[in-house]
Amino acid sequence: MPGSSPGMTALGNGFAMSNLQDLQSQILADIAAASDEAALEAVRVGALGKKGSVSALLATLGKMDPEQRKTEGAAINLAKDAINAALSARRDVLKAAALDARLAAETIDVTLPLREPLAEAGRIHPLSQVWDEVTTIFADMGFAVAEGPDIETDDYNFTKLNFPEGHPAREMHDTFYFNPKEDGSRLLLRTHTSPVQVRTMLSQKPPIRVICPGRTYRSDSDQTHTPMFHQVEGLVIDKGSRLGHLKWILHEFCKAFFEVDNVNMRFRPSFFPFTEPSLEVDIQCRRGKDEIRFGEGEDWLEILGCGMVHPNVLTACGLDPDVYQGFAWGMGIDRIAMLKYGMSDLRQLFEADARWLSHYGFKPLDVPTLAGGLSS
Ligand code: 2NL
Repeated sequence: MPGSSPGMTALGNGFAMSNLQDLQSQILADIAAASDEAALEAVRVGALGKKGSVSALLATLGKMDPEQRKTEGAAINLAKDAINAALSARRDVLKAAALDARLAAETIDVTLPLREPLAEAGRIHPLSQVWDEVTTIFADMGFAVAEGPDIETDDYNFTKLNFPEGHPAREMHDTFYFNPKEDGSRLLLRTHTSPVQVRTMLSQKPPIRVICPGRTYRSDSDQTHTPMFHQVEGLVIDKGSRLGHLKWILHEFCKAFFEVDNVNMRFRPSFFPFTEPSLEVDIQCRRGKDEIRFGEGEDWLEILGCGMVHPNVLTACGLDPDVYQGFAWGMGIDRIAMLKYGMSDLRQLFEADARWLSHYGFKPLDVPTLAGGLSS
């Protein structure tokens, strides 16, 4: 018959039954060879799609006589069913394989340590943390923060603070002096932050409420002393300022700083050239083997010095002691940081040891606030 290949069983429409079987085997082989779902879909479209090879055969049925249409239609539909069944089986296999591959590729080891988010990497040094805690507490009480230079004159560091020339207290400060200038005067590294308060009194009118945190220097080095250390001093000057105000402020500070509802405080008489009377303040605590608790216990721990500003200091700073009175206090930031966060050696604070910092440091987003908790 014209148009049909040799060896075919000729049917009325020129279509060969063996051709259908060949086509079916070819499609089934293509299905078996499809290596992923996209390839399988291409085989399906090539066979059963609108222009597919099997669909083309179905389209020929219309031109057949009814008898022929019956047999050939049934044969084609059988082939179509077989192809559909093979497609569906192969799709299941490929789907399962794709899932297995994805599960294998996306495996996570849940025992690995969490990687820290970038925003939380690094640590805030305990001194910076305590500095922020202290300024937050006093800012809440209405204090301004004042800063001044680390290099000072003898006048601001000593003379205006009622240290007379040749007074032994000058020697007690183990001062770092610069070489003398031609006029014989010597600059120095401030031994306390008091010169910042002197500058404040000279430049502002009372009422004054400031705290002065900063670096200070003394030539001293052992387990409890470093040549550079940090202090925060406070100063209040007004017409009616008195010791009771100072005690209330310090009590409020200690409760907030040590994060307890109450602390017992002890005020002992002491001596500083720049205050009269002068007092040293202890807080009650319990010292255990590895910890210290505030607000309970029978031990006392010294945390700061304070007093009423000496009239000579007020006069030297341009204030009339018959009109104004003031009180002041000073404490070591390094020392209270060690107390609060349980460090044993002051020198560790300055060793820049990354392991030490990752243990004692604070997360950068844990900014101290009175409402949110200072050190939570
Ligand atoms: C301490 C004691 C203190 C002051 C600092 C001060 C400043 C001026 C006038 C009067 Cl301008 N006083 N500061 C007062 C008493 C004590 O520090 O042991 N600090 C670590």
